[in-house]
Amino acid sequence: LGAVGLPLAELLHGAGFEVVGVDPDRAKRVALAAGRAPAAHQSHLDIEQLARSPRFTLAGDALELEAAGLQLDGYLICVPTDLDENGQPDLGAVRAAVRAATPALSGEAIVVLESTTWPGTTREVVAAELRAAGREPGVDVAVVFSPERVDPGRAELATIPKLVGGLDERAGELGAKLYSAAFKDVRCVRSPEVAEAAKLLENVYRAVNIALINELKVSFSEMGIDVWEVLDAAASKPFGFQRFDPGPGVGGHCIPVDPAYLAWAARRAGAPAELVEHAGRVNRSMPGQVARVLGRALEARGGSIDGSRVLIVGLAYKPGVDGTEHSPGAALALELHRAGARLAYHDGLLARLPIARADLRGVVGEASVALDQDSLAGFDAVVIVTAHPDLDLGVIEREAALVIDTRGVLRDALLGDPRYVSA
Ligand code: SAJ
Repeated sequence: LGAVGLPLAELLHGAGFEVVGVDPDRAKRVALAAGRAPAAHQSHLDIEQLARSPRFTLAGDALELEAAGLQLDGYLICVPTDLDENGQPDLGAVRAAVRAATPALSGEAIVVLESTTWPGTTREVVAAELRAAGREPGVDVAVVFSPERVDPGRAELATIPKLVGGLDERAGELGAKLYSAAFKDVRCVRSPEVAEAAKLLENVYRAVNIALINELKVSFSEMGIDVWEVLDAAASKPFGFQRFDPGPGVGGHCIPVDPAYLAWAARRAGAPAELVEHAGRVNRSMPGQVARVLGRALEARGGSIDGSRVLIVGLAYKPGVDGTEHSPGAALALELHRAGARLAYHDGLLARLPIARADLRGVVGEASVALDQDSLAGFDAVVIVTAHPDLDLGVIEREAALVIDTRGVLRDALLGDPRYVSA
């Protein structure tokens, strides 16, 4: 019931299904039962209606369903597919979800994996786990991959075309029937691998293009060229060019992770996707690049990172979303902390340090600091990492001693001001 599962549950409930939302996070279940959205960027969902509905129930895990004698006709898996400590795909949550559900599946159930993953996962992992539990894909269970296309913070879901890749033709038909009840445009593809690879292409396309402009930002900067002016100029081309903006790195649960899933599968197949691997390295190097620019700016003013007081504006990974997964602001904070900086953060969507970022305890303060003349007077530098729509740029423009801008949001106001550095 995260960024993917909760909107999907709401949509399928709205289409008339009896929906069981399974999530081990008790605090999330308590909020949902009380009709509250667990995350600010999900406030557009009608949680109250779900909470009141007799057709919506919550469970901590699928085993509770079996205990309640519930039989599931459909089981849609929207669990995290992240990287392990070695940067390799971690399908532990997928395996656990399949194992836990099997006893609660009816005699003719459909199991759908929605989590982004390497091509072959549905066939080699999901189907295999079902077989290990005594179910035979294509005989007494239909197995499908249907990638999520949720853009966190964007409301609509039903109008976004939905890919469906069945392990066999019958599964594909069942998957299309299920999703057509709620999605306006369902597209069947020949296999789960095609759907898995399409989703990865969608996100790796973004990761590679963001890495391209990040790499060129550094190159152009050393060439004395302002990447933002180049972008404005190139974006005047009305065809064949899509603008991506340089930044402090990439966050979220997809863009930092999906290239590594594709690269892993390509390498396993003996055809390494080296451009994709390099893009991941470039994006992961950006927080360090920002730290270097800050260090040079402080040294130019007779200071250094060690002992400096730095305010990080924006711990969330992108504007308008209160998520901190793989957040560049967090990576930058950890790097500056190691270099001896004294840090605080301001984030209008994260009043308190999220539990998910306990790794930042003692690195940045427990709470977002106010942005005003007094607070800014206490910092040697302000680093703009994520600029939410309602960020008070004016007070930073007026009061900051040094502004390191990674998003180009104060260029118009401060370009040419000695206090301003584009990073
Ligand atoms: N970013 C840049 N420069 C850009 C665009 C993004 O630095 O030009 C950064 C953002 O600040 C952020 C990261 O990249 O840190 C990822 O941004 P994102 O919007 O691509 O990522 P998500 O995970 O919030 O949403 C994405 C979807 N976003 C869009 O299509 C705009 C899409 O990639 C996927 O449908 C979705 O994740 C998913 O769940 O796969």
